[in-house]
Amino acid sequence: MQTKIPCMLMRGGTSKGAYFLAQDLPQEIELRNRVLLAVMGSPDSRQIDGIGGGTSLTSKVAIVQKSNREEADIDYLFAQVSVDQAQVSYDQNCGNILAGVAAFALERGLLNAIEGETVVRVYMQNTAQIARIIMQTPHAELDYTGDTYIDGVPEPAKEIILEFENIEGSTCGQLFPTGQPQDVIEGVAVTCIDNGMPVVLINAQDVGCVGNESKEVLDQNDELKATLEKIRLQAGYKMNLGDVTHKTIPKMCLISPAQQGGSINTRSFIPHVCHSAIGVFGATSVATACILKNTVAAPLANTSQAMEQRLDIEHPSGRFTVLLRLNIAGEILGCGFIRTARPLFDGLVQIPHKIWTNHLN
Ligand code: NQM
Repeated sequence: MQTKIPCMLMRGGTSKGAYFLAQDLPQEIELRNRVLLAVMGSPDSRQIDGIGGGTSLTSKVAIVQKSNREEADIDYLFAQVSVDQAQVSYDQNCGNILAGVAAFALERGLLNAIEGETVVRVYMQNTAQIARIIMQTPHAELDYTGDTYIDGVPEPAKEIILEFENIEGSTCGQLFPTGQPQDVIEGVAVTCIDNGMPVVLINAQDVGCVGNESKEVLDQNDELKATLEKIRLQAGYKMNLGDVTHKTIPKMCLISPAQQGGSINTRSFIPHVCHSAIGVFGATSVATACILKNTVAAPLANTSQAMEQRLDIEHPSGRFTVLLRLNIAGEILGCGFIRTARPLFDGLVQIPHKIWTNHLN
């Protein structure tokens, strides 16, 4: 026997995930985790017995519900389902999957679209912060067709604007969780920063790289990965994250001067595999490090003194644009991005009865 659970498979930015209403999943966390592992087909490197795509970017879950908070319309909880281990992590947020949650809430009737433009305020439960998602909704209808390309997605779609304020210290409590813009760990100069995502930045040259290596080359470089992991484990303690052996944060990011006219070039590890692009909040943390003094990124980055800056973060499949708003003292007031999202499949995902049964059975 199989348990059927309402689920929408969506592409959100450069990630893909299963979107659920909270009411359609078990409320008890351990049981919910077992259900999500079964949905994705984990643990298994191919996720052959589930709907996961065999990579961390395609093994993601959004759990959405109407919000009780005055400052939000919906609550969004992000779950990273490990591909090859029986682990579900709520430690990190995901800005790519976030790009789809407002559309999902409209699809499920939690909210109504407004003629022209619909603004949805999202409480991001993982980091207890608010995002604003702005979608064009002509005739008060959802329409995913558009002409906006984002690097890492071959087809254009309608743009979705994401805006945030005060996301510094999202998980670590402080923008520079070690108390300073630069530290030395394992003899390597690093910047530990959290503006939406805890990230450790390293000049690629300092770990024997150029910075423009392909994802495949970096994924095969075991020596580099061992060095990055040593640094990451120590950074975890310094960043108030404790033992990060089994955590997906902090992310590691090699930086080098821009190669395509952008602001800086990156190769990010999330945290053990090189990202084929870069995470949304990962890119925000990198962009922030570029404009702040005494970070390892500042001397490599092309930036200006403007109070509104557009930083193009280069990555293995193109670039990701971050808009930063600063105050006169050069502190970050807010940031924004453009993404696209699209439902791919809507229906009932099925898991073995022995894991959980619901009212549909
Ligand atoms: O940084 C990958 C992604 C992400 C997360 C990761 C993300 C973000 O590309 O906000 O979007 O860092 O694990 O989806």
